[in-house]
Amino acid sequence: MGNENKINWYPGHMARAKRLLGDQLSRVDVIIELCDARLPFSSRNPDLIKMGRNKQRILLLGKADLADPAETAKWVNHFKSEGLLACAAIDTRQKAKTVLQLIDKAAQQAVERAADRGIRKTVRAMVVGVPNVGKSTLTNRLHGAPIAKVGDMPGVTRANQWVKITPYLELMDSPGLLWPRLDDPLAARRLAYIAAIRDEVLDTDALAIQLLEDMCEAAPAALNDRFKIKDPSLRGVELLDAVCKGRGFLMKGGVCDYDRACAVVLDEFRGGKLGRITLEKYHPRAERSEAGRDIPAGPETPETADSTEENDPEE
Ligand SMILES: Nc1nc2c(ncn2[C@@H]2O[C@H](COP(=O)(O)OP(=O)(O)OP(=O)(O)O)[C@@H](O)[C@H]2O)c(=O)[nH]1
Ligand SMILES: [Mg+2]
Repeated sequence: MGNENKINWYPGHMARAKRLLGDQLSRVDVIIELCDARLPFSSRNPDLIKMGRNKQRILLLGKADLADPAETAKWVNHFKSEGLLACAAIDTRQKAKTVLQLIDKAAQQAVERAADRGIRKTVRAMVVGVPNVGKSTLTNRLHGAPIAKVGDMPGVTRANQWVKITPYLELMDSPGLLWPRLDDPLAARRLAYIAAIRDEVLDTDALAIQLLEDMCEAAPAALNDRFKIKDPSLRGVELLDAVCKGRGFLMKGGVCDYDRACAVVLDEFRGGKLGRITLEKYHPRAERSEAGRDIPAGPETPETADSTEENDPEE
């Protein structure tokens, strides 16, 4: 990930998907933006925020079961205080009812206006977000049966899909969208950790090492538990060596199996096996303005303001 600027994380189909999403906007009453609770700032696509500006909007922090609940609560409060009509943290696979209530709330005015004219309105909502956050899972959950294809990699949904949820509610699942100028390398790296960017365009070995290094700072105890890394001051390939030895990822002659170690490190982080970790901790300076990505993400904690991110040699 050292050469992030050369990575093609915005494949051709996304430009088209964005256009096709825009074509559906006029039909839609409510936009449900789904981001990842582990990355509440950087997993929000500024293009999608802009697109939804004149609509009733719901923001859901999905995969909340994988994030630190205290941090998630702070982010939800923050987004609510920013004036978002509705915001909630969910495990996308679970709470359909909460989401249905939020949609009702968001569509209430439009429904009442139609009722005044004697019409029972069919509410149309679209689910949008970066890849792999759980849009199709949510769609299936609301529908009550698997109708949208789901997978643990980005780019599974390739086309908009309208689904009937109730006789008076229709929902559109959409392909995950990134934005063309993903020029914050830290955000790009974290989006890669949560598998919002395709592994195929990344150097996954380097990514796994960076993830281990970040976890040495953020969750040293979990690293020791999971990978037997007793010394969180280790860096680079020494960290991978420690994982291989700690977990027995050794080939003939005791040679470290780096490929296996890297794959396991990424998989286990993504699956929450290192615990519930929020990559972007809430800090008042980490606010995103609704106008776009014009306020930079703040430091992880106020105390480390000048150390963690700026001193990263990869950046
Ligand atoms: N732990 C956890 N996993 C989830 C949650 N929601 C979805 N998943 C998993 O995340 C993966 C991606 O889910 P999808 O519903 O395909 O995501 P998507 O946003 O539709 O992805 P694209 O279509 O590729 O943009 C799947 O393996 C789901 O089982 C959640 O709330 N918690
Ligand atoms: Mg999908």
